[in-house]
Amino acid sequence: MKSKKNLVPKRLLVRKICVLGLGYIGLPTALLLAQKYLVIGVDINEKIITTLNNGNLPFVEKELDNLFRKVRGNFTATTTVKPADVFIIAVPTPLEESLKIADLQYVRSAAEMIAPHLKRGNLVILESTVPPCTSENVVLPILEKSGLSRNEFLFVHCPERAIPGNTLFEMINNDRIIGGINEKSRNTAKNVYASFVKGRVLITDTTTAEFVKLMENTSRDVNIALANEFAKIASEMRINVWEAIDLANRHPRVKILQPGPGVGGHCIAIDPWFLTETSTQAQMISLARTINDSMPNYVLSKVRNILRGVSNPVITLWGVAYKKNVDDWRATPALRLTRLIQSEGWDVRLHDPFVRNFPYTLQNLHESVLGTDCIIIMTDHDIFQEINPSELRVRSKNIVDTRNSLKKEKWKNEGFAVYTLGDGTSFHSG
Ligand code: SAJ
Repeated sequence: MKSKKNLVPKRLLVRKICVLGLGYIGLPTALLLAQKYLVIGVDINEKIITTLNNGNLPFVEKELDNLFRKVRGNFTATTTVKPADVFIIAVPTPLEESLKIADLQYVRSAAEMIAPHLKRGNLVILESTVPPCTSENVVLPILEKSGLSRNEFLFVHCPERAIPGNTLFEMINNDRIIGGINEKSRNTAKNVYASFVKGRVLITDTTTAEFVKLMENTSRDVNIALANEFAKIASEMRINVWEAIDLANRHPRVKILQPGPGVGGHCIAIDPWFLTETSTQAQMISLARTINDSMPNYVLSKVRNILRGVSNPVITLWGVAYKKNVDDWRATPALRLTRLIQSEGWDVRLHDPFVRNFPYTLQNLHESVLGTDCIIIMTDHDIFQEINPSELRVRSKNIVDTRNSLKKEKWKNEGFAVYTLGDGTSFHSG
């Protein structure tokens, strides 16, 4: 009877890699791997597959188009999983909003799609962010439907850590964490990532790797919540929080993040809930979520103040992407603010130079401000710095800067009242 150790071939010769999920993480990962391997990119969204097979990219990300052109010969896009030596799961894990728990349907179906193709010694890599123990309790049992036990194939969780807007650079240079079910899995995965990763590769088990990923994003969310709370307190005390944060961050052990109109994106605004769902101890984490989700209401309370006495006010939001210079609007605070403004019965106009397919109509810059009473900067895209205030045909010259991003004098010189979140002078909520 073969011992467990010999159930997996000595060395996995990797030629073909199948990446499931061609979104903001899966596609750059697939293209980086295609520099060395034959890569089959799989996505259930036919529009993404058609776009890629027509030689175009489904979203904007720095340098990605150059890499795509360089590795096209090694990369094919399809809607169906094909046999491979390595399978990478990089599908979204959205939040089940009503229960505030991870929605693992895409991870489950990806594992279901791999199982029929899984061969002895193949490696499966889970990159999607998941609650702790998901690999052990959810993914591995599905992969074992292949008829192979988890001793007969390899498995790791390698959480992605790259920041949208600088994804390729961080995928190559950031340290990587590989949480594997055994040494062979960890070493085989290490060799695969070594094809493009220059950062250190750190080894652990699957559950610790799952937990670490959530700690990273949760620590950022909690720190942003603290910055937002400082902004609210500073406003009450007529203190400029931006100046105060600058000064406090001169302390060698202090790094306060930036306040703003809320936290968006598919990660920081979501992942902390993957910890609260599995624990009874998560007080600060839930509170931080509440504080960050309250920022659009805080901004609205200020706008109400500014527009007191204005009948049928018109409001304009500039920037609906969840952060600057990206086209991603998932969980953006601009969505919440738009709905809040509409529930006031006010007219709201939206403009964003990067975003497509937003649930509300996006107008071009000048249309968006025609007859408006208040412009709100929600996302501080760099391109907004080039706007000439004198060209804007507004009804009332009010601009609210939730990101402390504007050159104030330029706007004040054109007669605009500039209100900056947290500046201690202009931004006082009702
Ligand atoms: N934000 C603030 N104040 C700040 C920093 C950010 O209000 O000081 C807001 C942003 O405007 C945005 C949100 O927080 O709405 C998140 O933006 P981000 O740039 O902080 O992060 P993401 O979501 O783009 O990327 C994060 C990164 N995680 C960490 O930095 C710990 C990235 O490394 C992860 O790979 C990514 O989540 C992910 O996919 O998990």
